[in-house]
Amino acid sequence: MRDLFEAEEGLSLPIVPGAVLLRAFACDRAPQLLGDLEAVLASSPWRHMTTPGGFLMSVAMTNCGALGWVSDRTGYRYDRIDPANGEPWPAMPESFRALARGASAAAGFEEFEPDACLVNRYEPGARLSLHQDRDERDHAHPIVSVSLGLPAVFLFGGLQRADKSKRLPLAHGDVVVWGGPARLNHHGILPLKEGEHPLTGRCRINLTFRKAG
Ligand code: MD6
Ligand code: FE
Repeated sequence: MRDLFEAEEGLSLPIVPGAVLLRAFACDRAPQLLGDLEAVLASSPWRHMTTPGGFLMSVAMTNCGALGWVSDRTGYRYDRIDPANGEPWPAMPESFRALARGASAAAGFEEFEPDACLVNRYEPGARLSLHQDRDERDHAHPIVSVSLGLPAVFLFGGLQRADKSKRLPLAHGDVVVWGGPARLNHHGILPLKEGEHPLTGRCRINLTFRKAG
């Protein structure tokens, strides 16, 4: 077993069994992705959702695809309707779907069919505390997570919340594919540092693709 190898698309680094970092995988496609994101935002703009505990999240979010992830006072769920406008979420751009499928295949998960893309925007100071992704119906499917813009530190823990976390720096264009034995590991994002990126300005944008339904 090598722990470092050249995949067809670039450098591929195992994080833990089931989770792999495809360094710079999305760099070439980033301008197209960010352009297509503008069309999504025209229908479903950024919003800060409320946690079930009543706190406003520091990360701004939106969704595209058939299902969107929603948090409010009643809990977390996937919903076909954007609660901000009562309409279905915008369709997933073809550039998004192609990237998610290419990355999952490069990581060894064939035929990934994402039906949900949660889009996160971090401004300096925004963070995401340790959590598990468990609102999807079938945890057999992987998650593909794309980092754009400012860098961030990804915290990667274990199955128990108290397990020790690894710290993984994520840069513009990095893609994490995550499934199998790592699917329910805890993870989070440390408070974003101040900075300016030529493509996104003063923020980091994260696209997370799932098969939720
Ligand atoms: C983020 N990501 O990178 C937050 N979840 O901004 C996540 O919460 C995440 O990157 C599941 C799988 C991959 C992820
Ligand atoms: Fe997550």
